[in-house]
Amino acid sequence: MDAQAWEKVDALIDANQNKTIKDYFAEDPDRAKKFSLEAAGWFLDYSKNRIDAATMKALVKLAEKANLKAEIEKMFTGRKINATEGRAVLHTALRNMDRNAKVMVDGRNVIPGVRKVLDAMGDFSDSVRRGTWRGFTGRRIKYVVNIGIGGSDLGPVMANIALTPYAKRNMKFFFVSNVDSTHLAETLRQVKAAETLFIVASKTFTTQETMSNAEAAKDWLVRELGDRKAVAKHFVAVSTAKDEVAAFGIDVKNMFGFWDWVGGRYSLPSAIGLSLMIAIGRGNYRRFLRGYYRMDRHFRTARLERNMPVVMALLGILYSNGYGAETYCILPYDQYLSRFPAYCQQMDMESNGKGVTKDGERVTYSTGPIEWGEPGTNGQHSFYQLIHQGTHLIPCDFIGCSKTHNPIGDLHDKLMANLFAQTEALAFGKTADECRKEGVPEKLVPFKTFDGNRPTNTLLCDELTPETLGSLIALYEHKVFTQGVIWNIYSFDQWGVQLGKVLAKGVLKDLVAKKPSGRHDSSTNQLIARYRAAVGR
Ligand code: G6Q
Repeated sequence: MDAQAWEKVDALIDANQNKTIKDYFAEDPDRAKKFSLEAAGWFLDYSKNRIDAATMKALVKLAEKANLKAEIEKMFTGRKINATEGRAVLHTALRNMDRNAKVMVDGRNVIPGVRKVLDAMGDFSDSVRRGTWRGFTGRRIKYVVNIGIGGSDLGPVMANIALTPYAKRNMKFFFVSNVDSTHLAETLRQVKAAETLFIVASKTFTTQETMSNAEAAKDWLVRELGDRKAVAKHFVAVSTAKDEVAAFGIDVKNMFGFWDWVGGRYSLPSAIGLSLMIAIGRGNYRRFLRGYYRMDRHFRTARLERNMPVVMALLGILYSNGYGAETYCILPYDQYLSRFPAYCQQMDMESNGKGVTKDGERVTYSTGPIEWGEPGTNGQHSFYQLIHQGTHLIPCDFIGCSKTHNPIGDLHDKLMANLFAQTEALAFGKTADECRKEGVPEKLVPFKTFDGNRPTNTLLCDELTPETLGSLIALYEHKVFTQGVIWNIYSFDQWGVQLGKVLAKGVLKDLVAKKPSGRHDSSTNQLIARYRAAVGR
């Protein structure tokens, strides 16, 4: 992060330390309008933040100093910005709707390949939805089970829930990720083999959890239908690894490919979205991609100070680096977005949970925040207490949709009233005097006082549709990208997940061996011994 540019931001934080969000609003009746912007179907009100025009300007400078515009171009044009893995980062090519688009990687335009896979996915999902693709015994497919984990699971799960109103209601979708056998077992109890399609979704096709679950599902299917040949009609693959797919026993004709320039946590708009396409149909899926594309274009072309992902990224940096905020909360006031916080959690924490700069030096400032969240209003009756009156500063994004897909009485008005009221309460709080005026007994005043000055963003769309969901995801993707650029870290690798994976292999050997090696530390050896004793080894 550019030290000089940061100093300027820091100096402004110091100069304004006695000013609250309330003061800012009192000073300027036009504040809400000034600190709001619109893009790709979303309205962002960021006025309830600890900012003024000068702070925003200084923050934008930080982005300029990091050459953000040039870095954005590098990403969109296929430069190998994932340097530790030597890969381009081109999830934006997956949803590029420009008819004449050309995106070159290693001298080849990747767009025709993207469109070819999309067409193949479209044909396949049409055939499953229309019942022309049948199971081995001739039954229509009613159940789709996506087997994948991490980036090959969280996106499909999140989007499947989010777009339920657009989904084929006479089909059921399941997502098995955990290597805990309970996950698969409980899913298999709810489906009928003859009517089930398994999508094995794995970029590498070597991931322990996914391959173990896929093998177990295959054994179950063969047992249930009594013929190995049944696999061809009940298993398809989404992967970059043709040989592994063939070795598993899936005909590569039924494999939907993608490329090493699509990172797992950014892969939802690739073939990894196959289960979603089957659920909502190819037309809606196209709208979903269009939403992404609209936000992509905005991100690539809008001025930094009017650029929604950039503004959100800068605000995040203000609180992480300027106010020591360690966590960041995403609060969708929409039940359909119930898994959106979990989805963003991976996207953000795996991308920017890095402690080393691009030059291999330890960073001297904090990077990616701890991200969490739950849908409102539920959270209000649980953890909001800490956000309102606790000792931690927790910036929050409130996300809402003006129209509901399910109007029942005044429930939606109540939902939205709660959303707006929470941002009001967090920003403006309640003073001791206000409490007294309400007749609060003196000894209770300290407990009933709210400091306020707690920052929030509010994101509103008219309605949650495939298009607005796509643009919402792209908004957060680009926010994370922008922060990574400013922090000068590599956002697109994930070496931090490797060590545990490797060690698990060694531990597994010791769990099942005749005699454990005893070569771990005393705690791990003890745990292994206890487990072995409990299961009778
Ligand atoms: C995401 C990560 C990770 C990955 C899973 C599944 O960016 O790389 O979450 O998606 O480990 O990997 P496979 O798709 O290769 O099974």
